[in-house]
Amino acid sequence: MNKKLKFVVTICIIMLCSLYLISITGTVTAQKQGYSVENYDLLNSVTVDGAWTNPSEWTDAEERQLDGDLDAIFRVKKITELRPFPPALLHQYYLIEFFDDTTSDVGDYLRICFAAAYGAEPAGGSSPQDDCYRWDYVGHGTSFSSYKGDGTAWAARSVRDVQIEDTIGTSPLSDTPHLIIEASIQIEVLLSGQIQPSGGEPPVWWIRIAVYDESNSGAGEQAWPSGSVDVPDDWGLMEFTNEVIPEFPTWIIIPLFVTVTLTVIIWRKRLTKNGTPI
Ligand SMILES: [Ca+2]
Ligand SMILES: [Ca+2]
Ligand SMILES: [Ca+2]
Repeated sequence: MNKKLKFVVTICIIMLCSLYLISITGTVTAQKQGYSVENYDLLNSVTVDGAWTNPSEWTDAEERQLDGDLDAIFRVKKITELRPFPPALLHQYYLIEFFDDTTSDVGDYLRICFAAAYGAEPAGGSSPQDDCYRWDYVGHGTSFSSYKGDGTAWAARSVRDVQIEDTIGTSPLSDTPHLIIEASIQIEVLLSGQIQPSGGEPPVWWIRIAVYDESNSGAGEQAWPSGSVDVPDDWGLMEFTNEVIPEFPTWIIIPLFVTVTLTVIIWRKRLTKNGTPI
């Protein structure tokens, strides 16, 4: 390999490493570093019944693995109503699949936390602020609680602005029966008390998704991100994206381009070496 080629290869490797780092760390504005998920507009509608209602119901949403030793993921997407700008936010939908929970226990739970602000970051800090919401779905629906932060702690509230259903069954993600949960949050109801700027700035959302399997109590809570439910600064960034999910991740384009360029350079070099200059 001559010096010029070595230089090109080195630059390409540096570019690939940088892209990899960007892809695993996500955006630097995430409240908890390294945790961000895109919330795309849905292509396929959702029926909240705790199961894949059809094979494409959840193919159009971004997925994240929950922290913890057990295998659990969530997907998220949203629907907005097309009306004069700004568009109204109607529903956020969540799919949670807990592959290692195969038992219906009274102590099983799903806990969703959500903070929202417009044109600014949520207040954040080390205790639940008044832009923080929390829903506890316990024992497969036998108990449900809803809370709002008051600046120092969680205060119970009676507003039913979330629908949650679950089943133990199979899905396109696993043939082994496991816990599948679907949830829908009525954002418009939830944020009706908040002042939305007339300029239509997109909201900034932080979330925390957690599940617990009583039959696997030793493994503790599985959460995205891990950290305290009471500390919004420990939650992850959910990016508001006013488009549907791309068919493949956009960050793949540059590595693909670099790989093709490199292949061409090496191929050219070999041909030149073999006495067939091109
Ligand atoms: Ca469904
Ligand atoms: Ca895990
Ligand atoms: Ca269980």
